[in-house]
Amino acid sequence: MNFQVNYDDLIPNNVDLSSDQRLMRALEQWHPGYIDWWKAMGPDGFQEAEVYLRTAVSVDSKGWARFGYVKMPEYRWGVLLAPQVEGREIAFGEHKGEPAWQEVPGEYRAMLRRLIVIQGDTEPASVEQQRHLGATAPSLYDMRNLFQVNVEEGRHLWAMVYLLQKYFGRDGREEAAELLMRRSGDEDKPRMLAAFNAPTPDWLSFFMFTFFTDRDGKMQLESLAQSGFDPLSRSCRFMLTEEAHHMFVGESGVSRTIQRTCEAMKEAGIEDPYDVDAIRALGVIDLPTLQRKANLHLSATLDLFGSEISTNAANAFNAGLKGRYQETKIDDDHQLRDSVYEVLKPGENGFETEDVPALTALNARLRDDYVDDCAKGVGRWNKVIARTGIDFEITLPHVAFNRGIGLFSDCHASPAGEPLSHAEWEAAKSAWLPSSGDVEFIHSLMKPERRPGRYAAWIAPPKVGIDGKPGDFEYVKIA
Ligand code: BYC
Ligand code: FE
Ligand code: FE
Repeated sequence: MNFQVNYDDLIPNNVDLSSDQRLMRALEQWHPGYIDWWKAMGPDGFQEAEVYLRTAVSVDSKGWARFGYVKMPEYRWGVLLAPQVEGREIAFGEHKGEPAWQEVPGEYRAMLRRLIVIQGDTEPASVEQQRHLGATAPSLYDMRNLFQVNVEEGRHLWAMVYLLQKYFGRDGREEAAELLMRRSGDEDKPRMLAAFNAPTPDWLSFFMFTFFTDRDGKMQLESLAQSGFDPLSRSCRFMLTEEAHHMFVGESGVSRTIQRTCEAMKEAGIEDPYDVDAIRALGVIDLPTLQRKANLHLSATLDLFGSEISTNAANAFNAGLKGRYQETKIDDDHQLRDSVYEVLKPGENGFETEDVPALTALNARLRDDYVDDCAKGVGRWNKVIARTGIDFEITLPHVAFNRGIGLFSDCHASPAGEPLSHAEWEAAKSAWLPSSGDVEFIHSLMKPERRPGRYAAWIAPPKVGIDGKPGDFEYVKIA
């Protein structure tokens, strides 16, 4: 029998897939490799489980997703672009005011391809990093959210692969193949950006990752959504609708962890958040450990913004390929010919601000916008603590703290932003970053809870279910 996949049916799409034979052939060649990758590198041990997932089926803002039980390898990864805006113009850079490009501008082909490949590389990387977490899920609700994030990161890979295959010919097909060959943490063929090669060993790490690192995803996608290359802009705009859920998973996951800790402290009559042994004996994660995890994840994610001062970023902006966060809402010339941006740098007397040409400071600016966005979420965590009456605040560490890339990579700083000598840093850093003892303790709590409606003892239940489902809903039917 000649088994022919009908891609137009298999792949929910609004890009008229079936009318482009060359693209169809490229996708047909790539798709089996993707499924092999998913089975080998996707959620370990749950490929046969029936998971209550949302599938993006259209780009209608009211009804873009459909919920239902799916086995993950049968998930319908769609190719969906936000609707084309009639008469859209390039909003920034040298080509400001020209019509947005529907084809790749030849002079910027390499730069554009690099941006798409880097974006694409992070998506499967995160799936690989999270592949062992299903085994220790604190509830079926959380397990379902993990898998939802995973299949959507898979779809984000498809979104970038679609662009590569449709618009970049043979090099695009080669890049698409390589996206399935690199592996997170692999010595020989690692993923492209550092934070995507670190393990995500436990659920607190997963929640911190989706809060901090998926939020880099949001900021980068927002910047690429401004792109003058219209298909990239439209892809990223639709990806952002899914991204909101990823950050919800992170923010609410940490928030529920905090809530459970504070409740357990109250029940046991413990007021002092630094009474760590007594708090850990309750089977919950002490707040100072949560702070150290936040310190680690924020600093690792800040490195993803690249060097604060970057000619790559300036070139991508000038070319009209990558804009600023909320570019069209900013009140300036959108070309940045004469403007400056204040950048914090290591100087003679500690950290000092300096006015830098705004064009070269775009990574610094996006990082600053990102930190502001993180601070809002952290503020909501602190409200949860404050409501219980416990005296503790989670703070974001200073941007110079624990950095590996950019202006601060050669110096040391405390979370409060005091410059430190190498010796001072070495002596103090274990108080600020998770210790092996912290990691082991968190690991010891990672016992799976698979009864519908029940939650592991270290995390509070969510306020509401997914898709309005009741508390004891069986989000995952494990085969
Ligand atoms: N690790 O001028 P520079 C997401 C390299 S997350 C390793 O400083 P540039 C997601 C850089 O490649 C969003 N290498 O920086 C989240 C360059 O190398 P070459 C992902 C690094 O280029 C969770 C050199 O250093 N999307 O979606 O201005 C789950 C000098 O570069 C790193 C994007 O990032 C690093 N951290 O900015 C799932 C958007 N940083 O070319 C998904 C696309 C820099 O000289 N990418 N280098 O050999 C970009 O816009 C930019 O490439 C970057 C770097 C912001 C990443
Ligand atoms: Fe993504
Ligand atoms: Fe994401």
